[in-house]
Amino acid sequence: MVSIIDGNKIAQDIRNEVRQSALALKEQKGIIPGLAVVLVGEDPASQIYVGKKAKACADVGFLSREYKLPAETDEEKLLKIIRKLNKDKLIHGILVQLPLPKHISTEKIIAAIDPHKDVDGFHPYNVGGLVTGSPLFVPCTPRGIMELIARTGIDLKGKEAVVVGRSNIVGKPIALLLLAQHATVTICHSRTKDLPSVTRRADILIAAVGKAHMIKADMVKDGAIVIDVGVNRLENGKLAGDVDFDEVAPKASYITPVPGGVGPMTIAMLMKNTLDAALAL
Ligand code: L34
Repeated sequence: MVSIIDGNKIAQDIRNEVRQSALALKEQKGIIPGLAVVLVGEDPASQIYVGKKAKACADVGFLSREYKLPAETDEEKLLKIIRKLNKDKLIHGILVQLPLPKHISTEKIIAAIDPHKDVDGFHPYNVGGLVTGSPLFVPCTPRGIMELIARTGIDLKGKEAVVVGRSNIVGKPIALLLLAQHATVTICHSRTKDLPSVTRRADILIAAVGKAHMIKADMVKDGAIVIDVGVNRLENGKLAGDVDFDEVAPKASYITPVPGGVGPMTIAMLMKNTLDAALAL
């Protein structure tokens, strides 16, 4: 029988733990963790995610500040805000919601964030740390996925892990984290030849492509753990994962739903990273 991993429940458990630790930090050192979230433009999905981040901060007792800037904001203006936040003693974490408008260099903006406040783990310093095994921060979505896998109780050592998707936010970092846990890792992408033959090898299959329902039953090994990172909005307004859940679930040992799987874990891990940033002081 397949187990459906309840990301909402696990995320709430983690947020409860973070709330406790934040309370202790306030009582012992008088420090309240602070997160600044910067959103440029009006992308509807980004607005939903940013709203959830602010709400989560309130839930765990953090200070949160939102910077909502018009789509035409120029790079220099954004850099100025980041430099100010780097120096702001009340702010421990800085997050610039992606994607940014095309006229702004994402690379330049991320590089401007103080690596000690880089709670997304996107700064080259932290990416390098992830490669060699000791980053200050691990990106939120991959960190959330590792937490979900850990809670299945499955030891990754020697297992075949297949990641579909090679983004900087999910595909590449999750591959490195699985590797650090001694899995044999394969990364697939749009140019991979005969994708089903590769994904069928997976004991752990991570789908992070952004294409609704692309992972079908014939691409999944019996008893696999299937983690669905996709958040695709369909024309009818509903959310769909990258995995065809109805087809794939009967074959899997564990599977994450969309919504209610990886998404809420991203937010919970952002709270954890921000707490870690404040604890590091
Ligand atoms: N800088 N940009 C930066 N950091 C991030 O970590 C993100 N990401 C991704 C997009 N851009 C980013 C997010 O926050 C994706 N992402 C994210 C966050 C939350 C959820 C999904 C993606 C989420 O809460 N998903 C819910 C459904 C939400 C809905 O109704 O739309 C879920 O249950 O999956």
